Amino acid sequence: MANLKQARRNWRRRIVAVLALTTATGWLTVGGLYAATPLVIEQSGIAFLPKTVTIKEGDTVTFLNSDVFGHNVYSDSDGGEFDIGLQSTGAEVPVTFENAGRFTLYCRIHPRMRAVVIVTD
Ligand SMILES: [Cu+2]
Repeated sequence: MANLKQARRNWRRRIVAVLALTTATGWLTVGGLYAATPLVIEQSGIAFLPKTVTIKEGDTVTFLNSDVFGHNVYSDSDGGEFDIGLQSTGAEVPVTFENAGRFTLYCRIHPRMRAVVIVTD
């Protein structure tokens, strides 16, 4: 009988350990996703910020115009073509990248603006 009690106690300890691990892993996963995937590209001072973003297929990048004038972000890279048109100050425009690849971003108004979105599968 003593052995059975001991076994039950050990079993309970094991369940508590598994629950604690699951919780810790869940937190790490959520924290890791937010840290590893900057999903906003700002247009500030006639430049993209950041200039390079790495995301996964199906992720959405939000373009935020923080300048006091308009921008027109677009890409003509194969598989990642988009054109958000004239984007006014403060506007946020989401763009979803469905295909893996390396996509160069430009602005029609400011030819020197460049950024790269790398989409992994
Ligand atoms: Cu611009």
